[in-house]
Amino acid sequence: RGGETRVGVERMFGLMDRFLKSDPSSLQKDILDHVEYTVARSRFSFDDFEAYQALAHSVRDRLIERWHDTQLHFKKKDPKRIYFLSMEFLMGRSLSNSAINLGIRDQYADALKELGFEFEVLAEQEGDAALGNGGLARLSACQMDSLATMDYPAWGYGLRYQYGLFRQVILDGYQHEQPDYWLNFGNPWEIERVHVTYPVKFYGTVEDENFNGGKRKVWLPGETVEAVAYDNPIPGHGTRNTITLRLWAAKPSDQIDMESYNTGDYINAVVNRQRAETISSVLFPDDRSYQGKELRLKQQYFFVSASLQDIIRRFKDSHSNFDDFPEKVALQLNDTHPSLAIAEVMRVLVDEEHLGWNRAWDIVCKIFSFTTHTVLPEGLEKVPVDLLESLLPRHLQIIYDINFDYIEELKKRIGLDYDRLSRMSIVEDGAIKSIRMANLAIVCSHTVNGVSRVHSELLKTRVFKDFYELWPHKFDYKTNGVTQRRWIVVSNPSLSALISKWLGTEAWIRDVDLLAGLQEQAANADLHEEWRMVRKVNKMRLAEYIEAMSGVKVSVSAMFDVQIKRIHEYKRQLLNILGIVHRYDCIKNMEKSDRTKVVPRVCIIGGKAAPGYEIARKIIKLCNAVAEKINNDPDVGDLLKLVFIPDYNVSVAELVIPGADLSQHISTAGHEASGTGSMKFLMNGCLLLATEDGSTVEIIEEIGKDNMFLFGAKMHEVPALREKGPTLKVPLQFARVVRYVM
Ligand code: GPW
Repeated sequence: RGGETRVGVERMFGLMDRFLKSDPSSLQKDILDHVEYTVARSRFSFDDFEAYQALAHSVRDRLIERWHDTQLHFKKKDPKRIYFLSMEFLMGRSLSNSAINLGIRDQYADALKELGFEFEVLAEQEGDAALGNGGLARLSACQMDSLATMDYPAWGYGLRYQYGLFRQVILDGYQHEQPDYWLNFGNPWEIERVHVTYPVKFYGTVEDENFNGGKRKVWLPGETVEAVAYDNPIPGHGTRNTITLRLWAAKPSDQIDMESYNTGDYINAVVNRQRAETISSVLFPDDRSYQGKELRLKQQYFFVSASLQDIIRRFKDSHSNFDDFPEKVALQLNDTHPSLAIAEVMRVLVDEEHLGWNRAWDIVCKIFSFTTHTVLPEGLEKVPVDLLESLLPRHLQIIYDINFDYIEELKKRIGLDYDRLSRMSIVEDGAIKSIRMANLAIVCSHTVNGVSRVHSELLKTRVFKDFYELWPHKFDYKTNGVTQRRWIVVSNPSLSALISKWLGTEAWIRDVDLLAGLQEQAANADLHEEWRMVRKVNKMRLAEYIEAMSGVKVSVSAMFDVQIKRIHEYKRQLLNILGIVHRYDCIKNMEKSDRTKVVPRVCIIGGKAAPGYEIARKIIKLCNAVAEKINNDPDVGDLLKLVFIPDYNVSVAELVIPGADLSQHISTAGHEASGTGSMKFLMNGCLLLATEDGSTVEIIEEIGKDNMFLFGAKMHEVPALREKGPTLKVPLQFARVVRYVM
């Protein structure tokens, strides 16, 4: 506004040339300007990394233009906004994705060529943003891309961890973890909002205070930490809509420890201030195991509190009371991790905005939706009451009050069935009294959604059966998806070009259903040939990577058989490895003449184990031990190879998936809530070897049983098999190998 009155909007537009231009010479000038003024290198001498930085800044400038327009547009329109709260986002790299979504990747590539640089080479300079663990976190990232592309007024909220998911290094076959200090070399994709900060409070006591002739609760917190916003613009494809992923970093609050300053203990005061920053310093690397750690709970409340202050501030900018809040705000809880938001909204509305309890409760019941990503009851978060009481005493009271009203209501509905009442209670009275976060989320949300059809059936019939019987209308599911923009256009540009050529349009990049149009050409030999060539080039690229990472030379004419995902017993990498040992054994025992019938195979396994998950760590060691044996047996040669790809992450997936012939999704039926890896392989034309689990059930319906390799026990057969115990006789050598390593 200051600018408007000083020089006038027209003049400002004039000075800015309206929008940044994207013709080759404007782009070149732009990149060189960033080399000189942003990266502070000479425009006559800079290396690939510096060129990447300058390029990234040039793309960022264009993102910012659209991002400002998007904010302005939605501020005027004031639509209902979707707020997606998630502890984890696995964004991977941003350069290619942003340039492609902005529609100027090829222009940049041409511009760079004349300057003597290759776009792809510069893109590889970027490190991954790995602010998450596995499928759940990558789903959040894919969702952001789709929300932007589909023009939703959406916001993602999460944490800006200083250290993302650990880097996996393999030494003597074992996993070692190294910190991922991804911000070391700067992050051009974020914009620090030094003025968007909120105080977040912890600890302290709750006191009664006189108010309007009655009493009310007042929380007197003991510690305040400042949350600073870092905005990551997320561009849609084929639209100017550019939404925000707002991540919070913890900074010491100015209010912290004034006492020490005043008493002259300057050094300790500064040291104490640094403690605040630990809240957002590191991502917990455990996939689905909750250990009741205080830091974790602090992280959860920290990002929830800052996000809600931000959301409520935005609402209040254009509303004078909370009547329209449910019409303007939808809060999506990505699993139970952000479910403290429920108690926090109640606290803010009742304690700070002074709404009556019932009015606040009415609002809460309309704004929350809960997505759950697991099938296993032991995967559900439980927060020890002691921990909550010390960290967030007022929230504990609120949760108790919610539970009290709810149980009273429940008694009226179902009678005094105490077993059921205690199962359904938000509070668990056990050896360690705790809060069942999933129960809290279900009670307070208007929709509870699963991530695939079978998952949803399991929720209704087992995990949350009691709740389904009470509130069938709340239960729904949205089968997971992945974005074809990242998983075809960015990661497999030659396949992308092929598809556009044969469909005669690029519209499939926004509307994935259009891929079905390729069916008309299903028998076209030319298409097959072109696709084979694309695959071959991708396999060559992958083979080079394998050799560089593991020293193993693999033949691109072999079948590439891939299993990449977090290491888990239920995902059964162990079964895959035993299968490989068996295949090795068969080849060894085969007549030489029969060996010509064997299809040469390169087995590729990749994935991280949670640092505290011993069995998963040993599966990695076993894989490397088996690989060592097989790969060094000249008798087997190219007929069988096994490679463990270290440090699996989004960028590695982008490299591996386009080069895979067969991929494995072999979880024990009834365990994988959905699974999304299969979809990425499938859209790259890779065959699936899969059990009937999670989203595979729906994939079978889409592509037909004949177009995949289905195997293994069905979900309903699993309990009896478990009961029966092992029936297969394990050959002695197998048993020895496994025992040796495990
Ligand atoms: F346990 N998922 C994940 F349910 O990656 F919370 N991390 C997790 O902590 C959990 C689930 C949790 C995955 C599911 O295992 C996978 O089946 C699903 O496709 C994915 O979340 C996205 O919904």
